Amino acid sequence: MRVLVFGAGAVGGVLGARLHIAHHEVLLVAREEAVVAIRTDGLRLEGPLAGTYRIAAIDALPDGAEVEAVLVTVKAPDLGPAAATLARRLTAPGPILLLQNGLGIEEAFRDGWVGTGRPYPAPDILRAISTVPATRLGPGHVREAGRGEIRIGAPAAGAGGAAAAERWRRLLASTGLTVAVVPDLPREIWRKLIVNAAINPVTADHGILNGALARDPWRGQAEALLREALAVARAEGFDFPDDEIEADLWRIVRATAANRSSMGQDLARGRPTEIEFISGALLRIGARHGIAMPATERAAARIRSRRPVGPAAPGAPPQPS
Ligand code: KPL
Repeated sequence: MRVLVFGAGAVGGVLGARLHIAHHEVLLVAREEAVVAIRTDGLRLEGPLAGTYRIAAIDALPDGAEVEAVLVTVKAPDLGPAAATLARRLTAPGPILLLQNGLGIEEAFRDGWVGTGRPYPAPDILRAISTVPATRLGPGHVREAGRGEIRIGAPAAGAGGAAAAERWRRLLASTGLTVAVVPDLPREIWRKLIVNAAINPVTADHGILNGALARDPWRGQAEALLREALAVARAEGFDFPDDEIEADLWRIVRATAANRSSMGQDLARGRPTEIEFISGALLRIGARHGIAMPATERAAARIRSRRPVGPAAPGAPPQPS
């Protein structure tokens, strides 16, 4: 299948390479420096499928590019511009899968798309949650740093999109990853959000790998963030048991111990982070429920103080200039 991977950074690079290895025809859209590196040296992948792979890469999508499926792996703050480009350039994009962390993802993508005046192909746009740990080592050079899985949201009954979900499941499973179509993606989104809210700001702020969270003082900080995120999730009706969500956190920390969190990678590169889609979103919802979140407020403030933060998540207050 001809697959467009829009945003070939860490996650897009790893999944693009896996799709290529599984004999799909992959077109990577990446930043210019990555495109130059991939065209010159190939996409270099470390990890279980280590190798150098010759994959087509471009930094600007041409008009009318013909693809059968689009995997959107840009970071959440870049979703609006990505959606606008896809809406303008692709006449028949096929099923589109959004693979970002946090809340407000579908809204940010939709806003970018409808801003172009093009009709929004709602049933063909699906969301998934990934725990595949991916690190960008340099332009066109990525590492898959452990085991992860992908969960695709099953569309609501009658909304269409079931065929698209199954197509994505087969496509991604053909790469050797564990992939499932799940009936209750919002619950999975919250489960991952709670874990990201605990891991990402602490690892990013202190410049540590995920595995370091198993030790104090970081362990205590991550646990405080986990508890606050869990309180917000429960107020929203996602009643995860304490031991289940703690087990999730430590399982993901162990499985991705050698990985630098995506927020850590963004901060290290001076790129906008997903803080508004993770901790910022939790703080806004927590405030509506009157939940005190001192640890999350501190963590968000520390990340926000390390500009650039990037475009706001839908519903976020304006950022201070
Ligand atoms: O989702 C991740 C991220 O870094 O954003 C984890 C699973 C924590 C892997 O680093």
